[in-house]
Amino acid sequence: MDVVTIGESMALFTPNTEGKMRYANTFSRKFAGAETNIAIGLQRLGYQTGWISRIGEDELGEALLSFVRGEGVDVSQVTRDASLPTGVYFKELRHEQDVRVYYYRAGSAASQLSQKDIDEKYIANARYLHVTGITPALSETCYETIMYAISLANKHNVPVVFDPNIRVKLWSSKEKAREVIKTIAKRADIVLPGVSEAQYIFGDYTISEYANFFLENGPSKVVLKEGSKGAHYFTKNESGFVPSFSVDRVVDPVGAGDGFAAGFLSGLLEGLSMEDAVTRGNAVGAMVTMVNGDVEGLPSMEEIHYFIQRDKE
Ligand code: KDG
Repeated sequence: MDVVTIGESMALFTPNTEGKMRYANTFSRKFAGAETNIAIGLQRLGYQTGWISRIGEDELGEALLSFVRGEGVDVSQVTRDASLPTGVYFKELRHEQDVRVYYYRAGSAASQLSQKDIDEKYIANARYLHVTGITPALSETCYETIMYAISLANKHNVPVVFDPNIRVKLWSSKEKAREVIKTIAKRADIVLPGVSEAQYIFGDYTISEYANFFLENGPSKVVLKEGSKGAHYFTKNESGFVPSFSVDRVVDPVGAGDGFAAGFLSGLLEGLSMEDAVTRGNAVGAMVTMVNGDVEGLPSMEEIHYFIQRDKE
């Protein structure tokens, strides 16, 4: 496995019309979850990924599993739960600057992930372990599961990639979110926060100060993403900024960060420089925003090259 990831995926319902969801009568059913978004993104780029999770033994769970399996992700580590449902979320696209999500996931099968769901060998054999700050916010057992998986990765020298993905609605308090995100970041090798997430965690500082807070505590690579502006990268020896690509029209920004992570990680797997890996991350992130759905816009390698080339012309 090139990348193994752990977390919840859900059935995603999006109104077929823009505007307030209260007026929507018909919805499209899709699937999403930060971790499967990046797993699918990497599969499209030719890498083998595996997903550890729990889903309900229900119709949405059947469809979700077929979908993720159909994208080529290894789902051998997904446990079916006969007593708890697959999570659901709704995405309301009021307009491009106002996208709202509504979760129906409390008590879902994935919220009961536990250490029993983790096979040490599966993690030991991965080239990277990817985790987000979403899973530890779901429940105490989810938090413990993530910490256990990280300790196995650390034990087997598997680099941990951590995307804080702060979802304020899921945390009981800001203090708790900050404490957990900092704890996980210290155990990671690569962290991929947004600049606004770094501000949420540390308060008001400069971008290099945010990078140093991470670099001084463990990680060797930090990318601070600044949305449509671009991304700043830092290691102990180098730093730089790569501007974003221009996008004709942002249709749906949700999933862009996961697209960035997939593109960036594919670059590291290929041995690209930090600058080139960040450029690829920016390209995938931009391409995801042009299509409705978290994963529908994830490109193939050929499409990325075409997109980057077209931007230069
Ligand atoms: O990054 C996109 C995710 O936020 C979306 O797919 C849903 O995983 C999700 C979550 O928990 O918000």
